[in-house]
Amino acid sequence: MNVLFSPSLMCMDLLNIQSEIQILSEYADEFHVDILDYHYCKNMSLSPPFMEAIAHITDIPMEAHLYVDNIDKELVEWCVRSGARIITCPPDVISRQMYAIKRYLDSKNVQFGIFLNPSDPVSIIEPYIQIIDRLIIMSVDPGFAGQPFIETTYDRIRQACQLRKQQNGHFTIGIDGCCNERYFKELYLAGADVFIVGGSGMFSKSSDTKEAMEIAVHNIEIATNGGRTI
Ligand code: S6P
Ligand code: MG
Repeated sequence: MNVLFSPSLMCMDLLNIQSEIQILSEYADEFHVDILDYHYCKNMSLSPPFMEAIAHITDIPMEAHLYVDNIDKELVEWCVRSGARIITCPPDVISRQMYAIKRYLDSKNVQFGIFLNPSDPVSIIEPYIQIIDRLIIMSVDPGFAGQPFIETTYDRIRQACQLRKQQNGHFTIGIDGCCNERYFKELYLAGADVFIVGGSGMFSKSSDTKEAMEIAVHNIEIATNGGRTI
């Protein structure tokens, strides 16, 4: 595949965590782990202890996606101790400690990223272009599975690619929210590098998770088999 495939674990069958992780580990390049505090947005899902538990049964790198209003050094350290290989944060929440977090994550060999909500201007990333390894562009409002795709996402990806080029950034671009076969090709052509795939792109395809994953992987392969020009 020309993009990374990152299953969104809050959408898996939570009654069967171990078998779900074992099945998804066959094709996943990363696991997307939503950590919500009920304040940043009104939902709760996964957690550092969840990451620590699944790290015993998979080697797939985990991304901790923090929808948390009060991110502090302790939470970042907890995620690292629990096995996160990449941590993505809301830039407004961490702006007063962005460089300290980046230095700490570098020292632990963990990647650092930020995410943009659909209403955030892409220009927010300008001061951080040199220091981020990942930019998540939210294609739905944050916090909930099952929302409709926001079409301005394509332009936002192109804007981010342009800023990255102008300032020699190295970050990869992940898409989170309603990422499914209807949008894969255009997202890829716009410049997306990582597809975070949850309910609509995978788990709703079959009650058998292996079959659902094979359908999602097949759809991603078809949509991304051409070269893109950017
Ligand atoms: C949404 C969350 C996502 C969801 C994903 C669900 O706030 O960050 O990671 O898990 O969007 O997939 P779908 O296809 O139901 O939107
Ligand atoms: Mg997410």
